[in-house]
Amino acid sequence: MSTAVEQSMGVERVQSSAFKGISELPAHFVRSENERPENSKAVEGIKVPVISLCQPNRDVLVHEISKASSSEWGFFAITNHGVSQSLLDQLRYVGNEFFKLSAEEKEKHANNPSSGTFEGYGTKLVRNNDEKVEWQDYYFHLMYPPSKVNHQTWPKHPPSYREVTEEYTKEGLGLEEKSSLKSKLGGEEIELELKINMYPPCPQPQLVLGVEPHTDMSALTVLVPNDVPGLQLWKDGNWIVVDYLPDALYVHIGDQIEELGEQGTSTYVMGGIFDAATRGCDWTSPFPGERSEPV
Ligand SMILES: O=C(O)CCC(=O)C(=O)O
Repeated sequence: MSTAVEQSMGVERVQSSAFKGISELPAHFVRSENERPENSKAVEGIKVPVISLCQPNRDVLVHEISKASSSEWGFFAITNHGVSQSLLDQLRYVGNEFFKLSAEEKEKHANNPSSGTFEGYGTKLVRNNDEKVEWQDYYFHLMYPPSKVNHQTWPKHPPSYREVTEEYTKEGLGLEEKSSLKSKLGGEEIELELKINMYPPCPQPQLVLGVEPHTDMSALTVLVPNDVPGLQLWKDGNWIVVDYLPDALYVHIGDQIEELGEQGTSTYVMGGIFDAATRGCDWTSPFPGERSEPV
């Protein structure tokens, strides 16, 4: 049963469905035969490029990044990125704490995309042609630039949410004044969003998708994963499982950069659900800012 708040919003959160103790999923989550993870087994054992940003030779580093950013991959993991483990742990902590709140508390932050309010707590109501719903709830808000950030739309709990998220924006994603990432992606025009995807445990993970196959409309997206494998990447005609590397961040080249490449092909990813018992949150930060020159 959905809560009164959910009923008044006309939406049942996936977290509520998950915790009802159901053993069989409602039909709106169950994918058509050809979309189901049980029928489109992703290939395991293919490693996405892993790039250490500590590489002392800058030319080698630039070469590795441009090769991994090309249409061959369009996706890579970065290690030794300078974002401390402690900051990433705090980011994971504050996000998870929000999703542990009661339904009533979370609904106080609900967004309302149908009336143009995209920031806040939400569940994807835009259904595809088959009218299927993704197995995830999310929190979405703008992180940058400060002039466009409305902290009223950020979680109020835990109290450290704002401080940790601002620290991640500044230190982690390198948006301090002289950042080359910032200047290459549009300088003061850059916008940065944060989406926390919460994937609740699922009674029939073989039948659902956490995030449908998609490309990102951004210039690039930085993903902070949780330790449950779920992310898949379309490569050479197959979905491949992206391995979890404890200290890595993942970079997904978005449409804005991909379309400048020779072949202009976009890299597709999706979030599958493999684990019936545990699933956590992933944090994606797309940079949809305008891109002015090669990164
Ligand atoms: O959470 C994931 O593993 C993927 C998320 C993603 O691709 C998205 O939200 O656009």
